[in-house]
Amino acid sequence: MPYLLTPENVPVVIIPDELRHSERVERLIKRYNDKFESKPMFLVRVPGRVNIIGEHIDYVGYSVFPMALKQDIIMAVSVNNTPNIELTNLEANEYGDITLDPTNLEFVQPPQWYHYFQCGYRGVVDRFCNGQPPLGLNVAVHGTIPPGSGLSSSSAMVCASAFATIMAFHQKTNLLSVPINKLEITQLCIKSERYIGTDSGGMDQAIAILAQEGSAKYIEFIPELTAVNVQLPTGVNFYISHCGVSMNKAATAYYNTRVAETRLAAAVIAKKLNISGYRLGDQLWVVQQASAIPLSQMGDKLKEIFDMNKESYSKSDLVTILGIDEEELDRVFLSRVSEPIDSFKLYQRALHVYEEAARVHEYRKECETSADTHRLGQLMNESHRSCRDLYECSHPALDKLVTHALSYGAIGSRLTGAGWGGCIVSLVPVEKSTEFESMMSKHSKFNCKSGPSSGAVIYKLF
Ligand code: ADP
Ligand code: NG1
Repeated sequence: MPYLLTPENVPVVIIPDELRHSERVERLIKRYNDKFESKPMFLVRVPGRVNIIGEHIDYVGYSVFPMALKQDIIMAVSVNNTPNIELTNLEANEYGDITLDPTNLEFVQPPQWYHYFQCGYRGVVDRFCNGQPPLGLNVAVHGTIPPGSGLSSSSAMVCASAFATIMAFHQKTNLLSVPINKLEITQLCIKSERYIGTDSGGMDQAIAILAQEGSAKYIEFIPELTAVNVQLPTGVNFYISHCGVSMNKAATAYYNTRVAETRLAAAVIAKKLNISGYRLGDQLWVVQQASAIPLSQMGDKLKEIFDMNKESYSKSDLVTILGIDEEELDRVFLSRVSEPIDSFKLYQRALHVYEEAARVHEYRKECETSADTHRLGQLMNESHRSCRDLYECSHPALDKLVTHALSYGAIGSRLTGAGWGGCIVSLVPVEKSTEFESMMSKHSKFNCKSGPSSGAVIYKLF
């Protein structure tokens, strides 16, 4: 059916023979057959991603610059004619089999692997299938994205489960009509992943679904979600290297604390600049746009707004500045932060956001014009320093790996993804790549070259 292959829709294609008979897919289907004593109808593939530049600015409204990876999550799926969701995973030691009751999907801490499946399932059911009887399905999962490493294995899980659920509903009821519009399903997946408890932006789901082989994407969220292909420069390779420390962000308060700090910073800016139309909880993007101050001048403006003698603000400082009571402060800004906190670094977080947003614009422009790889490298290095010093989302092991990468020939190197552990991404001239790879493999158990891969695909197995 040709309409399934239009660029606006998630491709639904007959599985190519080569993939069907690959060792990995055969193993996954065998697991499915052994566990469920039946055959899967569909295979879903969703890639991980590496963010080249633009860290912790998607949930603030600014554009980011990721590319999809070869590493992915695949799921073999079919309806099972029971009221239950049955999940099995090829990595049984890490991710044990589970039976879920779709009428009672709970999200409790700490997050378990199947909670990420529940996110996508619940998102689809809430949106499209309310009032219909629960859908039972069998799913076998396998992933090659190192988890908790800033390469977005969680979003690949969530997006794959959303596709699995949509296709299963379609198979069962024929009420959901294929095609699946990419932008619509991306928005759904962005919202769904928040069930896990993280107030994430939309970068990961967007690149996982919208990516096109051979191009990085410049992704904008405002005024609406758009993703533009950008060619990466020639003569260089991008390497991803793991620092050895993993971090499950939904199990800690780090990420949501940063989200809260950016929103508190926006509230203080709005108050001091007397921004009309600002609503409590709005993003840093909103106040910058409303103030009409260019990104390049925001750094100076922040120095006037924030008290430069203060490293951090307390709740009582903020209650006074914002003219709200503590109950409102907690409700609007802190309800999703799982630990008590009374020290907020607002100037530092806002400065990172505005400068990082400007770096993303420049990076894209540089790729599209002169593609000066030294400037690209500088931007990546500046980004890492800002993540480390202003946003404080690095880790000593990441900093050390970045230092190694630069000493082995990278022009630029930075942490990628949420941080606090996980991976770095390095820009390496082709002529230095062989040596870089061999030296970095001494410091990193996961070290690979990566070019831009394609986005999510659904394969029909019959
Ligand atoms: P990331 O930066 O990779 O998105 P997160 O900590 O947000 O890291 O999410 C990682 C979680 O996603 C894992 O702890 C696990 O629950 C889930 N996950 C990742 N890969 C798989 C997989 N192959 N199978 C099952 N669950 C997975
Ligand atoms: P990872 O690297 O997957 O933990 C997270 C967020 C992104 C973005 C980056 C930081 C999720 C699903 N993703 O990515 O939206 O904010 O951190 O740039 O939480």
